[in-house]
Parts: sequence; structure tokens; C-alpha cells
Amino acid sequence: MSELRSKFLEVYSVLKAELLHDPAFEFTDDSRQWVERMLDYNVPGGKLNRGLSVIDSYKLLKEGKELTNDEVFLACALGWCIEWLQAYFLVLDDIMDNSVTRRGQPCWYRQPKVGLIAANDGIILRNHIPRILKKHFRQKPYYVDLLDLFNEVEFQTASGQMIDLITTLEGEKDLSKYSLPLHRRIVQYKTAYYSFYLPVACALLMAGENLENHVNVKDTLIEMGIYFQVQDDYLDCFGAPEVIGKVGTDIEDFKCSWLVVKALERSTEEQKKQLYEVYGKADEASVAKVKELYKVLDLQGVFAEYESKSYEKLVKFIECHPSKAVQAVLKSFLAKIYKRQK
Ligand code: GPP
Ligand code: MG
Ligand code: MG
Ligand code: MG
Repeated sequence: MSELRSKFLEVYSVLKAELLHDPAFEFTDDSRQWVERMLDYNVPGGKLNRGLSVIDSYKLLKEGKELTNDEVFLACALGWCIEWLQAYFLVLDDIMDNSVTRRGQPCWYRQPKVGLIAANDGIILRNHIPRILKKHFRQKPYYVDLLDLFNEVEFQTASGQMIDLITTLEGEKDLSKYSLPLHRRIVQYKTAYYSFYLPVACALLMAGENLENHVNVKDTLIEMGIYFQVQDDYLDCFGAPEVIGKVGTDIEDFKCSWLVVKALERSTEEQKKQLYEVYGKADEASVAKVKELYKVLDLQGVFAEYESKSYEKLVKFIECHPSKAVQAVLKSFLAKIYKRQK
């Protein structure tokens, strides 16, 4: 394991221990054990890309200057706040999407004895974030900006999640409303802000920057986030569950996925009719028919083309940034996700 990753995991243990002894609540053994199991199950088991990116970005912004132990700890703590946010979103998203597995294990709400207690666990996870921030950042000049940033990004994500969900409403299942602009709007809000803008914005605040001076950085990161969610949509159908750690549900859930939008664009009238009949149905035969049509329409090839075009476009965008340090931050992000398999 890299040194950074093990340092990062050490900070998880510190933050967890603090939360399990939060003086604002009189824990009993049972309640403390519940929270500990819930955290260990949902917070640290992912790729940790978002969290680790805060430290990577902060280092690059410091242009090679050695970080103090205190700076490393704080950057890790902010990284964990994003991982906590992600855990909160995923616990709830899996209920809403009726998903089965996540990170190679059953979704939390599918655990015996958990069920809809998972909804409250999501609220607990969400509430841990301001508690971590209060404990470690209250005295910092950028504390208010940090709180505001997390609030803004959470609102944008929940709004994106709302439009992701209301487009699939039962009784209004209408593929004719699915288009690339609608897809873009959904994924920009539900994924790009929290997954891409937030880690860099945290690092910028820690480095004493004013976020208003970095609108171009934000725009580039949002583009990258959209590309990342197109990959997620692609992997939902074409990824290997053992690798991505989850079983796709987008077809069953009638999601406005990049794949269905591309399929609609490329279908003949006859193929469209077939798709209208089977998309959004949960039975295996219907799902298999959708996947078959995706293959016939060569969506794998269309995606490969989209992937290399997006990469070129993003590299051009990045090279327009005046600061080499900012370019390095953005390039390291892009390198982490280009042609990802999980
Ligand atoms: C990813 O969508 C979006 C989120 C995880 C944000 C959820 C936001 C909430 C306010 C709950 P997805 O459903 O495609 O992700 P996955 O494929 O990982 O289930
Ligand atoms: Mg979802
Ligand atoms: Mg989901
Ligand atoms: Mg998905």
C-alpha cells in the first residue's frame, strides 16, 4: 500500500474514534457498536479517489514544498469528509435505485437487521461531516467557506438525484424525452460537483485561495465529472460486476443513461419500437433484449470513440490554464479516470 494511502487510513481511525466519543451524545455500548459497524461497512471500502485527491491536489498547489504533519492531517480529514459524503449518498442511492451490491458486498440496506434503518444511517453519515469540520477547522479563516462549499455541493447533488429519479416515474415512462442535454443536466448535478469539483475546491480553500478566482478550474472539473458519469453508465451495462463491485440496474430502473440516449440516436424506427417495449422492465428477458440491441448498435465502439474524444478535449482545456500547478492537479485527476475499468 502506498504511504499516502496508509496515512489516509490512519486518519480514518482517528476521526472514527472521535465520532464514537462525541460528547454531544451519550453513547451506550449498543449505539456505539452500531455506528462503528455502519462506518466500517460504508465509509472506507471504495477506491478512495475523491478523498486522496484532496491531498494530491493540495501537494501540487504547494509546488513541491514539504507539507507539515498538521497540513497532511487536515488535508486527509477533508478528504474523509468527501468520503463520508459519498457514503451518505451511496447508502441512500442504493435504496432509491433498488440496487443489490456495492463495493463487492450487499448494499447496506440489504443487510439483515438494517433495512430502512439505513435511511437514518445516511442522515448520521451526513451529520458527521459538520462535526469533523467543527472539530478540526473551526479556527481556520476558511471555515465558513468550507461549510458553505459542502452545503452548496450537497444541494446540487440532491437536485441532480431528484431529476435522475423523476424522469423515471412510473406511468410516465416515456423514452422520447430522453436526450443528451437531459442526460448532461442530470449527471452534471448528481455526480460532477461532489466527485470532481469538491476535492479540488477543498484543496484550494486550504491553500488560502478564493474560489471565485477559479471558475475555469471548476468548469474543467465539471466536464471531467460528466465524462466520469458516462463511464459509470457504460460500466453499469458492460462492466464486469466482480470488477466494478456492483450489479447494474439502469435498464431495469428506466434510467436516462448515456447508453439509452445513444441507442435512441442510432436506432431505426423498428429498433426504437423494440426498445420502447422492453426498456425499464425488470424481467431478465427484457433486460437481455436491451443489451442485445446495445451490442447490435455497437455502443461499445461508440463509447470508445467518445472516450478518446473526451480525453483529447479535456487535455486541450487543461493546457489553457495559466498556472502549471493547476494544470498538474487537473492532469493527475484525468489520468486517474481515463479508460477506468471500475
Ligand atoms: C450516482 O448515480 C449518483 C449518486 C451516487 C448521488 C446520489 C445522491 C443522493 C442525494 C442520494 P448512480 O446511481 O449511477 O451511481 P451507482 O451506479 O454507483 O449506483
Ligand atoms: Mg442513482
Ligand atoms: Mg445507483
Ligand atoms: Mg450508475
